[in-house]
Amino acid sequence: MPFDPLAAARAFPLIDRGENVYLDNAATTQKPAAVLDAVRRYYETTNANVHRAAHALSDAATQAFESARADVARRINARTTAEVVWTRGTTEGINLVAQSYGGSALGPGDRVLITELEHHSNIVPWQIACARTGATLAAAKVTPEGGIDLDDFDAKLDQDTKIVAFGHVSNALGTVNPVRDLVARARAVDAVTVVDGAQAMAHFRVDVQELGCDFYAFSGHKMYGPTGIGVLYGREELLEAMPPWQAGGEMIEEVTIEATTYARLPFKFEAGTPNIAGAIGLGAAIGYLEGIDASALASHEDRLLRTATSRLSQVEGVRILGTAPDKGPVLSFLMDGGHPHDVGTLLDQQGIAVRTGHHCAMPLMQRLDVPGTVRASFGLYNSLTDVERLVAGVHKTRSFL
Ligand code: 7TS
Repeated sequence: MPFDPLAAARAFPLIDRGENVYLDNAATTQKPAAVLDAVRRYYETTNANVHRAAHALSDAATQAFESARADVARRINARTTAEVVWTRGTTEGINLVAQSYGGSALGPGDRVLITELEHHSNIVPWQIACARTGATLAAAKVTPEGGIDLDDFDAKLDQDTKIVAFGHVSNALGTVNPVRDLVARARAVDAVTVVDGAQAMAHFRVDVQELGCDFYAFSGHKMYGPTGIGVLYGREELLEAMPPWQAGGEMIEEVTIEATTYARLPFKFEAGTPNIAGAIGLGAAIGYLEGIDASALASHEDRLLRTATSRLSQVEGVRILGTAPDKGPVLSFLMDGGHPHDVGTLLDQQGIAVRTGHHCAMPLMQRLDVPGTVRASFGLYNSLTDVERLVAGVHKTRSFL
């Protein structure tokens, strides 16, 4: 059965109000009632701190919290819940790996390889880790279509490369990278792989064992879950060997003034009271996504992307950036005679919400030699009517410019 975006839209209170066309899903997605209800129900019926108290409420909170972790493990096909570390989001997950794994594994002469496609959160943590350890940072070039230049990737992937970090789906151009292939190349030089999955989780099934990566980071809020919660998946043997990064309660086993032993995984990496409601909300978002036929959803979103791409490329003066064959539902473009910010403002005045600017990918913008782009990014509740409104909005904007 084809996916029905209008039925889906009714499950999202903010979308259902129908005032605007929301095309900024790569920044954050809206939340279905199932997620909002789960968060509210948790606070109304189950709120207590987890993993500590002797009372029934705390047991119930702990159970709900850990059951959400099991939902994540199942969704990404982690081997055990020990491999699922709660974070604030993708950014925190990558920082955790850069500081803990990078801090201990890197040294002078070592190399970290990233790509020019990355979001700043997959660049800056590596710059800092390299500066602290004496390692160097290299970035594989992008092709004119917006893919990773594999020849350049191979040329920069040498025996000194200890960590290779890249995105699954580009937030700025939508490019879907060949993760399995990149992982295999990295493995051939014994480098550890870190995948930024922020833009993948809402659109297709991710199986970390099939991808073969060592780490995979993502954010709840980009997959219909709450803000402030995310996940770092890590292979157990790597996480086991890594030093803790933040320290305090929850992450310890025994503390004396002289020394501390650390909690078992995944708690070793979860200092302090976690975002319990956020984790439960993310569990509910996964439940919501599991109720949707993944291939019907993928063809729906692909249809939105293809229709928007072909309709907008017919508008005079519109230039589309990012033409890789495999793309997520992200469409970046420029309009002759209009700075992206002005185009964004004119679209907003017509009730169409897009993002403009560098999309936290300034090196990519420099490589493409553009000041930024206008970006429409689709979610499951968007319909072809939304695409038509975008196209009409672009036509009207053109007449203003
Ligand atoms: N990596 C990618 C590929 C992203 O798209 C983003 C957020 C992040 C990392 C960081 O995620 P966070 O949840 O930790 O903030 N991207 C965007 C965007 O495209 N517009 O706003 C945020």
